[in-house]
Amino acid sequence: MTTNRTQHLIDNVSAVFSSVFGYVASHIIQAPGRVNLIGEHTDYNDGFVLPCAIDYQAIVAAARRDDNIVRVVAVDYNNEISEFDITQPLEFDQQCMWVNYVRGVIKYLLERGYVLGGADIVISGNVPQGAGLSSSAALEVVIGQTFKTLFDLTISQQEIALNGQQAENQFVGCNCGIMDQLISAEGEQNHALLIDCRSLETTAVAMPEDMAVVIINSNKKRGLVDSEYNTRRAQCEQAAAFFGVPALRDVTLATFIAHETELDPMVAKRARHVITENMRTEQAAIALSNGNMTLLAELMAESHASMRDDFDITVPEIDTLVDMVKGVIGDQGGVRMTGGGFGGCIVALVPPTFVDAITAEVNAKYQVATGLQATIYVCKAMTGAGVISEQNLAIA
Ligand code: GAF
Repeated sequence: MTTNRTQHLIDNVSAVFSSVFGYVASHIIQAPGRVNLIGEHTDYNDGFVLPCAIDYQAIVAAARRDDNIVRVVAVDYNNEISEFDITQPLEFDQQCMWVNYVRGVIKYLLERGYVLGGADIVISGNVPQGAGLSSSAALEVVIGQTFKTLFDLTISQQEIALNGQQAENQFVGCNCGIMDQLISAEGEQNHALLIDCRSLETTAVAMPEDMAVVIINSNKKRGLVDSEYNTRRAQCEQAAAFFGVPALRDVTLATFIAHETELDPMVAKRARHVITENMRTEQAAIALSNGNMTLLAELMAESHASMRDDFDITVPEIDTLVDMVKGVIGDQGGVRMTGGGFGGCIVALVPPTFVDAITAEVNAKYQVATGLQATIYVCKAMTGAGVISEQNLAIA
């Protein structure tokens, strides 16, 4: 199903493609952003996450070329165009930051041995940037999916995700885990995915039909995200090393409690968050599949408190939003911060009848409390990356 806002993006990339390149694109391809329901900062600890892909996406119009030249247009950057030859060394472009996601993905596809050629590509998207909803993962995955499609690559969705993560880690320089790329590549309509970030095994969990996914962007500019993120990673690795295990996934709560006081107090707090968050995430997947919203809401509340008190990744604007929504929904749904932290978004799972009341409350009080204006997105869990249409541009 194509929403109006997706159709708008499709029309736009198609029109820009024809006007810039002078012919009609052969393919329209999409990859979604994501919202994580629970399981934060657990992915790089080999743990569990429970995200769903959302109907905010990166969209590409593309066609294969007969040479080795890639021409890419970024609609959201004033139709800026970047051109390069994929047989030449693909280096980081200091002048044009957005194209590094494209270059990085192509570089590692080539290094993995895939045979590619040139392409004409127009990109646009409506995943809000810098809001913790994985706009960059959507971009990496849509580019991987585009080259898979144009050159008939026998690459799995999982490898498209891993390749995107490699581009983010080694080319762009952000040391993220695998959650964002994997859910963008493998998401399922009307389902969340419980992902085991060690085995990369996924289990689809149906989203209850009587619950809306409400995302509220605090619009708090996320500061120091990369450095704080990398510090958290290092603290988790320090804790795992103390316990003599490959990752915090391998430490039980009982073992942690027995040795907690031997750890540096800050490192102990970080470890406690990860160990308890892993437990909550597995329980939440069961609660969601049983439709036990009361338990799910409790787990989301505990997750938020743990991110605030132990992992120190919430900010006052985010805590304010969570409290505001909680005040409206009481025990009728769950709410917590979502994503990497230090600003960004909260997610609420609520009966749809609460959406108007939440919107009214946030509109009336958030700006007064923080000086910022929030943006509200009501989302559906959608399918992962894929081709929307080909050749004749008939919408699938
Ligand atoms: C960011 C990262 F990219 C993910 O890998 C994950 O660690 C998340 O923060 C926190 O759960 O989105």
